[in-house]
Amino acid sequence: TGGVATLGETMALLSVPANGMLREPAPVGMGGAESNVAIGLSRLGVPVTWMSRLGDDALGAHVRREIRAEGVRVLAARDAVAPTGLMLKEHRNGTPNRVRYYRAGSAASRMTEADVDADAIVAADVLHLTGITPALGAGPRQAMAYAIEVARGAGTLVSLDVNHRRTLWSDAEAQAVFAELLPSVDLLFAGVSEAAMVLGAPEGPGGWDGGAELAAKLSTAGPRTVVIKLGPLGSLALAEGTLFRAFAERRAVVDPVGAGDAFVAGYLSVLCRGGAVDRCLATGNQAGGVVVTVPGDWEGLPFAGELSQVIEDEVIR
Ligand code: KDG
Repeated sequence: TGGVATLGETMALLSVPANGMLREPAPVGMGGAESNVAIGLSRLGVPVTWMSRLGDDALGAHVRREIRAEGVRVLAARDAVAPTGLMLKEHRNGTPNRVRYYRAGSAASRMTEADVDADAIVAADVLHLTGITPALGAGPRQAMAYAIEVARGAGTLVSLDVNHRRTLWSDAEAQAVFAELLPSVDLLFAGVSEAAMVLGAPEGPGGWDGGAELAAKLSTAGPRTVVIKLGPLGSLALAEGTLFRAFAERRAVVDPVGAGDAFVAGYLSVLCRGGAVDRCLATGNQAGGVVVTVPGDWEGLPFAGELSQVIEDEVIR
């Protein structure tokens, strides 16, 4: 497999401990939807390149080292002027209850086409993007449009996770951008409320039937495959007119953040090996189910050996 290329912002993370206050020493971590997916793919044996822009600061060095240490190829210029973005996460009773971004004007918000490595996209099987990047500003939006153009020219599959972040932009702004993007997307991932947002429809009942209806509507906008993540229920896909459903196992949820990224990593890991849609969904469910049992956005992402047969009997390369 040529693996996956992805593009997006990763922030340093200042995490206030389980029941602690910020005046206590707080460890520095990091997280970003696309690098979470990249780490998940790498742990499942898929070659992956992450493209971004980082500050020329200690936090940027930390983010770069962490992602590299996970076996991901990092292509990220260091911005001499703008800092690495930061997230502040607070907890109550061991559960994260509040996240605040300090990312306006960050190095990644200054991404442009120049930060996109066309060769990496041409060489990959899949270009994976999220709806966070266009919310960061005009430069990142152009960088994303360029990445899509390169992918389409090269026959690299374009994957997009809606990943709607209401703290970054409004539903109306997001809708306009998604309407433009969807015709060039091959594979779309969305949660139920995200799917409704993209369609500009009120949030329906959800569940298997509601999810199938949303997938049908979204697929008319362009994507050949639409995947709806149904959280603890599982996930479904409408692929070239055929509906697939995969039930998830029950999990004791410690920290739900990162479940969507883990799902995408699991799904794409099977797709890159040429696996069938039902196996993509099952592996996505498994990876999502594993990550929520551990605190942190990406730390609990599974390695190939931790997922059952689904992965083990299809060894890559
Ligand atoms: O997808 C999990 C993300 O929320 C997290 O890792 C940080 O990229 C992030 C964001 O913008 O929220």
